[in-house]
Amino acid sequence: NYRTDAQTEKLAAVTISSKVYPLPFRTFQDFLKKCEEEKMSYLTLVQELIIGIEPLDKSLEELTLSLPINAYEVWASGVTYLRSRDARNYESQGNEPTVSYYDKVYVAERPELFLKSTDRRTIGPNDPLYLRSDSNWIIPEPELGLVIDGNGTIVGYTIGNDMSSRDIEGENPLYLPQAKMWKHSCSVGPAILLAETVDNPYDFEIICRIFREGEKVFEDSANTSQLKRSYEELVEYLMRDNIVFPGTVLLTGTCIVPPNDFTLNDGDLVEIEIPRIGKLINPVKAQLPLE
Ligand code: DO4
Ligand code: MG
Repeated sequence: NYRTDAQTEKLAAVTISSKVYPLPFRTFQDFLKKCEEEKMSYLTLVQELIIGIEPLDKSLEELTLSLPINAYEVWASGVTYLRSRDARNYESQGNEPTVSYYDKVYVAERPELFLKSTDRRTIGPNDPLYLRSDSNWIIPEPELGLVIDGNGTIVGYTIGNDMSSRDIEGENPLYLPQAKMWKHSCSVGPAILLAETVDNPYDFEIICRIFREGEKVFEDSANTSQLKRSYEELVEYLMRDNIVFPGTVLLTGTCIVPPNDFTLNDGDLVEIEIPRIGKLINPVKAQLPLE
């Protein structure tokens, strides 16, 4: 999605040659509906639609991108990477580890899935992430997002930030919804890479950078090859006995955790990059103006 003015957003397709073609849909869900009606694959429909039309005279870099899909629900997976299991153990136990629920869920057949966000709470590129006023330990969680249709088919890949409060979850895992979901605690974007164009989805590099007063204060990277579970397995559990809206986003868990003494501050900038999908960049703001 790109903005033409403050009120108007348009859906567009970007080709390998970086040309941007406007698409005749208001939302990504409308695009999914059309594919279903025409019984066409997602890529085929895009290819047919852009035949004979002129690309925009602006490059992707010149456009102001916005939330690529306003999903009714964003779900998330937890403890799908060793790095996340170890971080959860640290925040709940400090340096006195015992066998925890996080250890158990990492190896259990059933994955941890939770509702992360809803359409009114999710933000797109460049919109502000808000800190929780009752938490002193908040970090970004850079994650690969699966965009699925109503049948659970993986339509495409995007980037999600499952921003989380480590002190609230660390105090008691039953506080998980409060550690995960509040106003502007989830960002998604900047684009959706169609699954049909990806040879190996278990080879996405994820890079996270955090800037403070213009200086980079954190950078780390990881690869989806380290994921403990398959995407299909995560989607299958989400679909079980559930209502899943076309265009639901399922985040696949974090593989990058900043050092334990790090917390996001008002004014920071979080950048999450997955090559071929783009960079999801969001400023961080205190929810209420500081006194
Ligand atoms: O158990 C808490 C959730 C962990 C999580 O969000 C993640 O692993 O990404
Ligand atoms: Mg997460």
